[in-house]
Amino acid sequence: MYKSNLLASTLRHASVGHDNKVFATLSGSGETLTNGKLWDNAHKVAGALVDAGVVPGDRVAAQVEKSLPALELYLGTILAGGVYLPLNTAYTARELDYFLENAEPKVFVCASDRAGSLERIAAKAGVSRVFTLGSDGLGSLTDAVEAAGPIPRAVARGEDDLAAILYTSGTTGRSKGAMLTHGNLASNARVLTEVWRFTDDDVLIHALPIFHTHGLFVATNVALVAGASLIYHTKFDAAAIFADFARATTLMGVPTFYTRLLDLPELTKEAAAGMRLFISGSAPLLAETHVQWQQRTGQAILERYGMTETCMNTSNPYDGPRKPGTVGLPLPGVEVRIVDENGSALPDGEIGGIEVRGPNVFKGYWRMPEKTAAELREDGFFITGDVGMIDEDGYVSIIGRSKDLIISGGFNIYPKEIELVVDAVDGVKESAVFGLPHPDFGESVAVAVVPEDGADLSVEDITSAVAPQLARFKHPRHVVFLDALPRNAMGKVQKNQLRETYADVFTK
Ligand code: MLC
Ligand code: AMP
Repeated sequence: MYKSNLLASTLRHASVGHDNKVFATLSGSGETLTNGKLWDNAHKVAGALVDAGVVPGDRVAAQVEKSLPALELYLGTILAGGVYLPLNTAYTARELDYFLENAEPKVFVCASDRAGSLERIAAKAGVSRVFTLGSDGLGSLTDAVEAAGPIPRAVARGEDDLAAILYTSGTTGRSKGAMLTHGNLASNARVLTEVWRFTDDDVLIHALPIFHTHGLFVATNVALVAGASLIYHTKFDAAAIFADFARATTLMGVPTFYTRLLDLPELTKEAAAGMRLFISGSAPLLAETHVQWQQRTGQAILERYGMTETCMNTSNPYDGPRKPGTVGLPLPGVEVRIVDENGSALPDGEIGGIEVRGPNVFKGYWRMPEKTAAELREDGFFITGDVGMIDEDGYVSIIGRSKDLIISGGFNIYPKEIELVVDAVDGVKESAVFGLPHPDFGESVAVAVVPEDGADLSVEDITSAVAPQLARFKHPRHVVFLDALPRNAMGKVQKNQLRETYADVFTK
């Protein structure tokens, strides 16, 4: 019996018969990639991966700069039946070491300038093949593609089979690999395409990184499912994105995109008139930004809410009111409930933990059954760690987080991971990392450090110790030295107190 590859066929369907249509135009150079070429190239990449030994379920890890070939690598992995594991380009060798050891990928694809230094780490983790993306360097994927030839047909994969693992940091400082299935990604992309009314007439400005849910599974997958086109920016540049408003129809971004675009005096109703939809997510959009955007462009930003573990959960409606400060209604097929500390459902209007269930919810954490059991209830509801309420119209608002998480410019940062590094610095007794309001990134990282008795520590001692170990976006941007951390009677560090004391460090 012929079985298809669920995700690949979902992403390919709308473009069959439209092979000459441009799928992506590279901002700046104007280079284009047609639908036909994208899928031909993806089949070739799949051929090279199969040739390298990838069998269904094998992980293909990638730490590659945003480019068109990087999209082909993603699709090629799916066609080959592999499990795509994208990694933030900012991760240091130390961080990569953990991901490769934990995920044990068969293949690791990296930038040619890092291949030398990463090969040893990959070998230690048992990776069979290291490729570089592009034609330069030893072990280039392009050469392997030439040698192998395309696979004739996508490897069969069904609803419950893994399509991707995305790492997300955890409260303990150890990242967890969220296992996403073909069914999760395909169903979410189809639902979003429908509720946001994407069609093959759409031109989406794609300026997000493609190693996270937002840029890869929301922006890219939705454009593919709809048969739409992308204007593909390899880096965020407000002026370049604004210039594209004249030829695009939609934009997806984190709130920082919108606050930076608002800084452009030329942002007017006329300039945005050709755009039909502005979508924001990954971090809270201030109601103030929503209102300002509407005043300047005449259009209401549509805010939605998602997570690595669940893809998208809720969205403000396309036609109905887009309520500022809310993340909208549960998506079709997705259930959202608010619970008390015992996990019992609360009535509308009451504040509690947000839990979600549906075809979008992941399968669990890679090789962490205890973590999976702790966050995924037996009845299928996932405990998001977000705190919120549902109003009388069914709109969800996120009011806070029970998890100790900082979201900086849409990137998640768990304090524990930074505290472990700071605590290991010579002369540090203990530390507490906390998030503070930041005008550009929404939140940014601060650290309170308690030196050991007699230790003479400088800010530079802390920042230079952190720099080689953690990705740049996790680095504390404010360091204070204290004699002791504020604690409650139970001995728990009072981060709220630290957040209040230093609230205006980044905004004054
Ligand atoms: C860059 N830097 C950051 C940062 N981004 N620091 C903290 N937080 C960030 N988010 C660092 C750079 O390394 C640089 O360091 C300095 O800040 C200035 O960089 P920049 O050139 O101004 O940054 P830029 O490249 O413009 O990037 C900012 C950004 C980017 C907001 C465009 O961070 C971004 O694309 N964020 C989107 C993240 C995202 O896709 N999240 C989705 C997760 S999925 P130096 O060395 O110069 O000091 C998810 C689920 C869901 O959450 O619901 O979607
Ligand atoms: P991540 O782990 O990177 O997938 O980030 C998921 C988290 O981002 C969620 O649990 C929320 O805390 C937050 N988030 C995503 N979208 C929104 C939004 N629209 N408003 C507020 N927080 C959001």
